[in-house]
Amino acid sequence: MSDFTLVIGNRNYSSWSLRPWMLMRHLQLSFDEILIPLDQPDTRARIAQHSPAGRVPVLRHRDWVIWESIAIGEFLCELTGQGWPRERGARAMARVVSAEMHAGFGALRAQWPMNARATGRRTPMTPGLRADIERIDALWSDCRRRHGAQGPWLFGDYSLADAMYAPVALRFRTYGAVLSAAALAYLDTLLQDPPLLQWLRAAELETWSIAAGEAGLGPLAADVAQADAQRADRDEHLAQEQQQAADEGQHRDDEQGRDHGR
Ligand SMILES: N[C@@H](CCC(=O)N[C@@H](CS)C(=O)NCC(=O)O)C(=O)O
Repeated sequence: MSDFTLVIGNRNYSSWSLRPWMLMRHLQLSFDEILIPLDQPDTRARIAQHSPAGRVPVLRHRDWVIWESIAIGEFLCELTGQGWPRERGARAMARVVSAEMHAGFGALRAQWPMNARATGRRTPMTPGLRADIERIDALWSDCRRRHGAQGPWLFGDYSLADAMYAPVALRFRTYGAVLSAAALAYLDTLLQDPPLLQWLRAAELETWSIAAGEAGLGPLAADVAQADAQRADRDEHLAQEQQQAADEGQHRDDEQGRDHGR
C-alpha cells in the first residue's frame, strides 16, 4: 500500500481529477487510486467517505486529506520540492496561470466539457468560448516564447501549470480548436505526453456515458465527419495518382535502360 491515495472520477469526464494525477506521474510518485464513477446513484455517498467538500479529486497522505485540485498540486510541490519553476519570477507566473485555469475559463468548461476519448465533435462558437480560447492561446504562446529555450513545457521543465492545462488539451482535440502555430506546438507536446496517453487509453476502456459530457454531436459534427471523409478520399486519390505517375516513370526508365543496353 502506498503512502498516497488519489480519489478520482471517471477518466473520460473528470477533468479536475486528471490534473493532480498528471502531476503525480510527472513527480514520479507512486500512489493508490480509487475511482468513483460520477453521475451514479451512489456517487455522492461514495465521495463523502473521502471528502467533506463532496468533490473529486481528493488526496490522502498519512493523516492528511486534501481536496481542490490546485491545493493538491501545491501540497505535492511543497512535499517534493519539485513541480514549480526554480526562479521566483517564473514561479509566480506559473502560479498565476495555474490559478487562472482553476478560477476561470467558464465558457470553455461549460461548452466544451472534457470527453477524453471523443474526437470530431463540433459546437457553435460563442463570444465567451472564443475569448477563452484566445486567452489560453495567448497565455501558452507567451510562456513558450519566454521559456521555450529551457524545455518543451510552459516554463521549460514540467510544472503544475502544465498539469492544469492537460484537460484543456483534450478539449481542444475533441472540439477542434483553431490555434496559433506556437499554441499548436505546445498542444502537441501535451497530447504526446506519455502519462496523458496512458490516461487516455484507460478512458477509452471505460463504459460509463454521462449525457452532460457528450456535447457537439449535432449537425456541425456531422459536417466535420463528412469533410474528414472527403479529405481522406481526396488524399487517397492523390496518393494513387502519385503512385501511378511514379510507376509510369519507373517503367519509362526501364525501357530507356533496355534501349541503351542494346
Ligand atoms: N474546484 C474543484 C472542482 C472539483 C469538481 O468539480 N469535481 C467534479 C468532477 S470533475 C465532482 O467531483 N463532481 C461531483 C459529482 O459529479 O457528483 C477542484 O479543483 O478540485
